[in-house]
Amino acid sequence: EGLQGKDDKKDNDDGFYIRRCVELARKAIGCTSPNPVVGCVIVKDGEIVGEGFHPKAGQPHAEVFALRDAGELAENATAYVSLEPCNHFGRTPPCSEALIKAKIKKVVVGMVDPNPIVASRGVAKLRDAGIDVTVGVEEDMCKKLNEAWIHQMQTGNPFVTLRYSLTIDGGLSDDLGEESMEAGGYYSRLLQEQDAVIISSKSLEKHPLPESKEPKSNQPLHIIIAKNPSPVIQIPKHTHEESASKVIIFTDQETVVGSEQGIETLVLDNTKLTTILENLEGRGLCSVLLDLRGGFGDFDEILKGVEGNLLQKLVVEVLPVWSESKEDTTALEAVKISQRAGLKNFEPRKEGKSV
Ligand code: AOF
Ligand code: ZN
Repeated sequence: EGLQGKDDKKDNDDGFYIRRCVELARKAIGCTSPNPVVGCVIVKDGEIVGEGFHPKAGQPHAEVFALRDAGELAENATAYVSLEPCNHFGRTPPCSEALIKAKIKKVVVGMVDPNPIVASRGVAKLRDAGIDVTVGVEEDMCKKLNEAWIHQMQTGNPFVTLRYSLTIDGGLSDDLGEESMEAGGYYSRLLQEQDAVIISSKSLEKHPLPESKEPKSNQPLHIIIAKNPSPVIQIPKHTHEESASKVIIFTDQETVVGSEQGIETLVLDNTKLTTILENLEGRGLCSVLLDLRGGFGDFDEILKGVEGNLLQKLVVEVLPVWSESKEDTTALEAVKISQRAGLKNFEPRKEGKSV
């Protein structure tokens, strides 16, 4: 009955169930780092009998929640997972074994796990146990879902995104569209996905600490670049006290006074992106946002020093306003740098009221 839409293809469309896995996984965006977001669905006779997602590092994986949800109905059922089931004892025991124990008959996997300690061993283990395994369904969607985590796993570097706003006439703007910052707005969602956000100390003279307004999210670590700083940088209060992040100040002078608690000050020879990333090693950061709000000045060295593939993504918001200052060349500079860094992942945004 009804039209033959996507929803009617349940019985034979593996993609339908993997897309549901992705939808479930998205519920935990901003909560799982340094782990990926993963969703799992258990299907029997064309019906979903169990669903789950990985909520947080240290907590059980998606498969475990879905199997619990399915209970005895998992026997002879098909398990769909957006990421290959793991086969290692990490913070939690292997999902491959949990699926075998639950007598799952078939497993459909969105993508292979790039984590070297998993890397197809989960699939091999399932096949050894006589389970039919399909790999690579809606693979692009699954990869996009965890692009930062995958990049970090494969390169050892965090996934770095550059963001700035432009005016209609191509000037660099210090503003953000109002809707951008609200829950559901692109800026709020962008921050939700970040482990750390790098801002200029100048932006704090006018703007609050960038915090995601999404209802469920960790707040990013705040990294403040202070070049030739005034003696004291006033750090605005976090509005989300319960999830307040740490603050690190990177400076090339020893004049910064971090008077408040929880503020770490590191004096660096330079603030090139490589130097900054080296000094962030060991903090388990999968994603870092370079936010040009507050001006180009402190970012000059960061962006000039960009080499190789250190920048992965560029997000540009175009505001429906004209430039106020004559600093338009800085925007051109930023665009040039973005191009030089070979940014293929260009996501233009147009927010605010139309003109
Ligand atoms: C899965 N299902 O839901 C997730 C997986 O320290 P652990 O035990 O949490 O293991 C983390 C690693 O397990 C992580 O780096 C990734 O390779 C995999 N994550 N695997 O089967 C899940 N979150
Ligand atoms: Zn697992």
